[in-house]
Amino acid sequence: GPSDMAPEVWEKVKNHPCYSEEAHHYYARMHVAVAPACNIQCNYCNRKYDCANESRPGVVSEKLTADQAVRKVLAVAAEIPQLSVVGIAGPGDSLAAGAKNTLNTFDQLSQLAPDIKLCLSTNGLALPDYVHRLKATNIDHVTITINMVDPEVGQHIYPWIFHNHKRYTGIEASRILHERQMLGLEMLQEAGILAKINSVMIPGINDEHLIDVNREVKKRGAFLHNIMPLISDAAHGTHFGLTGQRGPTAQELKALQDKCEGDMKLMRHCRQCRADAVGLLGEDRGSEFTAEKVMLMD
Ligand code: CLF
Ligand code: SF4
Repeated sequence: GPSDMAPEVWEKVKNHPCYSEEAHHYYARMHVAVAPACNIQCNYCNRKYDCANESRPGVVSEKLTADQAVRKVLAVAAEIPQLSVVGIAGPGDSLAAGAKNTLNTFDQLSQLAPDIKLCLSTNGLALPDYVHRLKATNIDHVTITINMVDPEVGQHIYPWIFHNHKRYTGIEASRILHERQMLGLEMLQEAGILAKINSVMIPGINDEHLIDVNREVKKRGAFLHNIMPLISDAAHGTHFGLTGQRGPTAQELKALQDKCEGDMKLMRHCRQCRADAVGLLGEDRGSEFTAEKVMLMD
């Protein structure tokens, strides 16, 4: 592997299309949309669509049960030999509501398709409760979406969270979310699970602040930072869309990525996939593998 990477890290990333730039030309990922619930509200999200922490807004994925998801993965693996990773990234938060479908899907896949890597993406609120369970299921890759490390900033992004059976709002909501995200990241590091951080760049709200985010996640051992542009559109009925909050220009995004580029890798090949994407990054063969079609395959 490359000289700047420990061999055990290289083993984990060499065929992961998101964690390795080179791998994305050769290896495919698929998402299964088994996680419908969410435990927080982001101002760039409209719950009718996929989790905007790892996908483009305005997309509705086909929700699956765990059993349907497993069936679909086996069908896709038979058709697409480059399939190396199965991720759960929505349509809500993968660890909300007890993470039941997520864990059930991963448990079955680790038995039935042990060569496929398992990957998940979360807002991090529930993550500390599940790190040990994820480790026990051989999950090597977890993405946390971290948009702030200061609740003063967070209050403009998160109107509320739902935590320990209670709803929190304002600064308190963002303080709890922040603490849980940092704790979750530290626990991933201790468990030897590679952490990727997604951040949504929101001009005037957290753009300059993402430099602080980058420093804090780097300090806690995150492997890769993926700064994604806010895609804001009134037609999708998000809070930011309705208030006219704009997304960054391509130049603004690149300038921020350049400022953060240092000892830590910046991801620059993210395609903001759907929660049910299938194939190489940038290609989506999901429509070939709807639940209905998969049922007809054998
Ligand atoms: Fe999926 Fe995300 Fe795993 Fe990749 S996607 S859960 S880490 S397998 Fe990749 Fe897609 Fe960007 Fe995500 S290109 S949206 S970073
Ligand atoms: Fe929407 Fe994802 Fe935020 Fe939940 S975590 S509110 S699904 S963008």
